[in-house]
Amino acid sequence: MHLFRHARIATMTRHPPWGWIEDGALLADGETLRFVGHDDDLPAGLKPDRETDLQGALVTPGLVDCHTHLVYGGDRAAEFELRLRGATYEEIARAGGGIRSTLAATRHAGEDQLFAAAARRVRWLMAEGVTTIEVKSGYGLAEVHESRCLDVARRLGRELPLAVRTTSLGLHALPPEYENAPDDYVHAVVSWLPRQKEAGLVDAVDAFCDHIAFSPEQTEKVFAAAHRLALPVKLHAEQLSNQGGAELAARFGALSCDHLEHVDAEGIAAMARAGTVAVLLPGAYYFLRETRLPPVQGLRDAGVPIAIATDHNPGSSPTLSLLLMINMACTLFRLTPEEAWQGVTVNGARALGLADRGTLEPGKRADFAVWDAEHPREMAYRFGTNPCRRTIFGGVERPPSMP
Ligand code: DI6
Ligand code: FE
Repeated sequence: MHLFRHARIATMTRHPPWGWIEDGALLADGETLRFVGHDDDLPAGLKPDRETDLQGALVTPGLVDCHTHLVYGGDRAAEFELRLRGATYEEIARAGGGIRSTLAATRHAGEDQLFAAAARRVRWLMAEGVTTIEVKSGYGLAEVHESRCLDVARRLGRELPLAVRTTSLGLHALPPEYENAPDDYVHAVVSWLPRQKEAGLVDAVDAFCDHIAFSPEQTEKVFAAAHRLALPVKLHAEQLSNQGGAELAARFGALSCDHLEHVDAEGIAAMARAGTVAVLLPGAYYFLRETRLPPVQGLRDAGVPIAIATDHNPGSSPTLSLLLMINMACTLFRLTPEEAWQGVTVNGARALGLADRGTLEPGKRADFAVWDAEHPREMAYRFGTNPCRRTIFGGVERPPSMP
């Protein structure tokens, strides 16, 4: 057992605000917390194997990044530069750019190359206290390539000290082989799912439902297949237009609907009834210079839990800073600092169907971060700085990690 004493703890439980404990202690028994509370209330006669004095440092739950696409080949920095020199999206696409270039680079990359690139990205997240991430496929778009990417994501969780949940996102874009046959592609994706599940590669199923991607009818086919396999679903919903995706996802009891700039009152009500989490992605909103804000007040009024994530991907959100997303959730989306923090802790965990993390309480995982700050609201206020000093994952201190 490892006892950590003299911390200021934001447990992120609901009461009091921030779940605040002024002179707090945490007792980790293996991977699990046995005690979290005031130092004065520590059970008498404890004989921990180790004791660490945190000297008044701030402790929060380990951060959860519940929406990333971080396994892919290449990047799109040159394309970004071309766009700023005036090239249009169509010109870039005709020159082989855009999502197709990431698809080609991903298919050409060796497995170790994909792993090394993804591991470097993960280390940036880890350096900010992230202890759980979700990784979507969606840049392979053929069975063998999608499985390879999911396998690389699983390997990240085996070889690095953090937890990885994987999501199958076959319906991300139409691959060139199916140029004029989208329904055949949907059929193919449906046929891969049982094998992906059998191979232990997938925790959830996602789709990109929008006018530039897949229709609600196509999405429903893949959701029905997921349902038959007892796999939970998530959805890229109402990012660029309102397709009724949130209602569709809620009908399938979705864990989350993500983006949601264009969601309407019916979509919000359906999510509230289904207990679906709204995952807001300020990085994509910012990078695409969107102007339509997600209806934060409507989500609040309906009691829909709000999570915040990086959406890390090479096309629309190349950030690897979840702390910056906390700041942007406040500055751009007007979340309160406490809401933004709930978004990267307890509600991020909930968007992944994980009830064992996201708050610091007895029985939860001993995943927490130690900060050079007085209060977590400072990380909502400051941007472009990283005050994370130490991270404990499953009761074990992680080595400091820089990429
Ligand atoms: N929504 C997006 O904005 C990205 N994917 C998605 O589902 C775009 C991905 C890319 O351009 O590579
Ligand atoms: Fe995404």
